[in-house]
Amino acid sequence: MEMKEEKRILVARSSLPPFEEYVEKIRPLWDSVWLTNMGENHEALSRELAEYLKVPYVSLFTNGHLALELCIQGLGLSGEVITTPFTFASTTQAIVRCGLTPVFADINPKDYTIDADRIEDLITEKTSAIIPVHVYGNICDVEKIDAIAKKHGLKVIYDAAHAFGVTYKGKGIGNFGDASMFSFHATKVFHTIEGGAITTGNEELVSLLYKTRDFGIRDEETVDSIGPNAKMNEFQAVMGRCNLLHLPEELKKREAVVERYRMHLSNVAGLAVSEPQEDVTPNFAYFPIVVDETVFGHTRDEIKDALEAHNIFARKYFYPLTNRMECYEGRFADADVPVAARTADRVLTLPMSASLEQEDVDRICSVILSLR
Ligand code: T4K
Repeated sequence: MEMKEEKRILVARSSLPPFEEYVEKIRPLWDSVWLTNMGENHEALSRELAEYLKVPYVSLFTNGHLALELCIQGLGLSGEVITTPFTFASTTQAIVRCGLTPVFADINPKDYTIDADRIEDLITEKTSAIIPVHVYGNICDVEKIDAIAKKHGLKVIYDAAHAFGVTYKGKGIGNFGDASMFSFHATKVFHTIEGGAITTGNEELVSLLYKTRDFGIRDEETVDSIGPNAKMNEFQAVMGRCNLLHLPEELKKREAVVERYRMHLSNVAGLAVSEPQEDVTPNFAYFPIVVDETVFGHTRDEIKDALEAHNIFARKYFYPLTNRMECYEGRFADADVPVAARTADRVLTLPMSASLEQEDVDRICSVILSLR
């Protein structure tokens, strides 16, 4: 008898609004024929997001990565930037592509964000900024980081690619530091297919970003800053406006998935599962586990392989550490980041999306637990 193939489950799966709803909202574009360059939907989405994220300004971009690069450029950073290597390639690539030197700080083993107690030791006369990452939607110690930055006259840009909608003590997470970058990539809690944003309270930065994402053009005859093309188009903006309407359902479904994972995995010896952070409203963006093979009896890679044998594709977000990526070989000073190294070697990000059913989570967990 032929075996039925097990349902394929990937690490992420984009949520889409109902087809008719999207079509209805893009229909007017056939009349206006205004498809990009800060159109009506672009402007409406930035207002709607400012309200949702509880921030003064939202500048939209074609993706999160270019948003980060333009923000680094816009704040005039130079020399060295303190950041962590436990992140997606984008964070470090943005720093390096802007001509700056990343100085890598270690992370803390609790939530995998920058260890704020390690920052001051890394500050030199060349340091201009800190770029910490709210990895998996876990927020950094924003109070400590902002205080250190103030004391030393440094700028702070948070890589909040994963932290859409997260609040700390009731405040939108995009209010901390000088600016924050959010990613609206298709795999995120909220998406515009590709897309991203900078949130800031700095009006000057907002006006500068308005131009630099459009080649630095001020008006038809004046180009007074340097920039690429990083504009979000109307089809992306409409996708965002539709998705924003469905966000409450999206979050509810994700929360149910996280609860189910926690039910199965929270008390398993040798598996560390992220715990809720105090005073934080989470967004259930990712579900990482960190495997201590000496206790669990199997390595992270063995768990990943076992899942793949059942058509389940977890990912090693984030391995390798960005300072170990081939493109940087021999380029930067060796970083003293033992916690980040240990975590990158042991972390596995389990499938996470609003489309996962409870039985899918049960299946994923039973493959993991049956290894013991
Ligand atoms: N900073 C941080 C900390 C980030 O994590 C990211 C992006 C950025 C900055 C930069 O932001 P963006 O410039 O991207 O806005 C994915 C995403 O492409 C990337 O946005 C994200 N981080 C990263 C963590 O994950 P990959 O290379 O792992 O994607 P990929 O193609 O392997 O897709 C993963 C899974 O997602 C697939 O197995 C299935 C699902 N998927 C994927 C696509 C493309 C969908 O369901 N629909 C889709 O359209 O990077």
